[in-house]
Amino acid sequence: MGDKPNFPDAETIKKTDLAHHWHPFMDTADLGMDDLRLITSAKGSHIWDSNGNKVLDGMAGLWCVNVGYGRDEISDAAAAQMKELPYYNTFFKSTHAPVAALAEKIASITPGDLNRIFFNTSGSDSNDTVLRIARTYWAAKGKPEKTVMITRKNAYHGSTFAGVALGGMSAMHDQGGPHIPDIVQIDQPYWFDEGGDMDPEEFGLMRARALEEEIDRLGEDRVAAFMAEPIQGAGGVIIPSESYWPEIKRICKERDILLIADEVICGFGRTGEWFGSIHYDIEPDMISMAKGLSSAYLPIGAVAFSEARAQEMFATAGEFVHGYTYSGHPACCAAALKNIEIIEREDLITRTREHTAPLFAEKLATLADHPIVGEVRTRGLLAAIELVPEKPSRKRFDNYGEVGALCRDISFKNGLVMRAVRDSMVMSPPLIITDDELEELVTKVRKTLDETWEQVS
Ligand code: PXG
Repeated sequence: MGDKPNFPDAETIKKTDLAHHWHPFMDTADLGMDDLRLITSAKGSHIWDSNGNKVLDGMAGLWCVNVGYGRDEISDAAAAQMKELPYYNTFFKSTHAPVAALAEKIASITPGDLNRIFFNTSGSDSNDTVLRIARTYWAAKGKPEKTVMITRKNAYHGSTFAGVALGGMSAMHDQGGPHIPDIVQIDQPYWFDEGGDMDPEEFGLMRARALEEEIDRLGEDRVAAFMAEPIQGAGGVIIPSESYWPEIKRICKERDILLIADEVICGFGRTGEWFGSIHYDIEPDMISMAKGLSSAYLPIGAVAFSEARAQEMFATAGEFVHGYTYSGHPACCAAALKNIEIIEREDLITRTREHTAPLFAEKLATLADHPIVGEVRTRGLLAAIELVPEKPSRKRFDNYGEVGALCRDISFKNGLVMRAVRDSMVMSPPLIITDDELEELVTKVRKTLDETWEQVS
């Protein structure tokens, strides 16, 4: 194998980084030497920093390293592909072996007839592709006025202009506008924060019916699609009640609109199925995916579209004038193929569904009686712990968001990566997390909650 790049010492790296590196989602003025963490290596479910700290990665990177770190097989597959054919495009009637094989593989694991696969390089540009397909599809069907995308408040669909407009993150909407028109958000099924005294199932139905109301308000002849994450991830691991998805599915089937699942987080085993759409029996017309597709070893995203609808579109739309230089990049496809092979060979979907997820749920449930915990919810290997000043009122801390940030920092100090979404602590560990590591995780969460509670009360 090739030589490792030769980098300077940690102190120098940090100084260089602070001088030149513009970090995503960060106030550059806030970043100093003391809080810049230099991650140096990773193996399995753990990462190491430049101070020698070993930290359990409760987030699998950014919800993506599903098969865990240090899988040489994936690196080797990508390296072998790079030696054979490092790059060729998939435009102009060209193809190559890894892209054809990966398209077939994805078609075989997606539900229904989602057998037509378009390749992208990330979740964000997958969702750009989603938007372009949805509108082009309706135009091809002779309904060019069906352009409106209905999505949800507090959804995360990425950081490109399409991602921002499709997403429902108000802070992102507030920056860099004007945004792409004809995209509207309905309320989310977030019972803990917004359900009040309603029964969670009734609340779920109400939030699903908001879609029907919005379609009525806009007129069905204007609406292209409803798009949502099966479980909102970056919004705070918002797990809808059981009533929600069946009602959404009914509405989309009765009305002439596409149902699109953003599976960038929920895909590739996260819920204990290949896709969250299978877990909730959503039967979408389109799925966007990234992250777990390659376990983030190399950047790649994809959109799977219904073959029947794709054929309708191809019949009249002519050339789909869309694509990226790196659509179906050979090395990224080779990495994704090896990643999927590992998931299959180690039976990680079944293991998650039948063993790891139930154990994760059982262990985290023991935290429910902690004084700072308002709710613990899990689904598959996704979890949220709501921090509140007094149970069982679901009232929030006055300095909403600050306690979450404090808890996150304490957690890292205790050797566990948890992510704070306002005052919800969220987790999404690698699918390969072991029983012992789950015990380590819950022990560290408890210690972190104790210390957070001590500091705020
Ligand atoms: N859709 C969903 C559901 C996502 O979670 C994207 C699209 C965009 O994917 P890319 O590959 O363009 O980032 C995402 C990404 C966080 C965090 O802090 C979450 C994401 C990305 C970065 C940070 O929770 N999700």
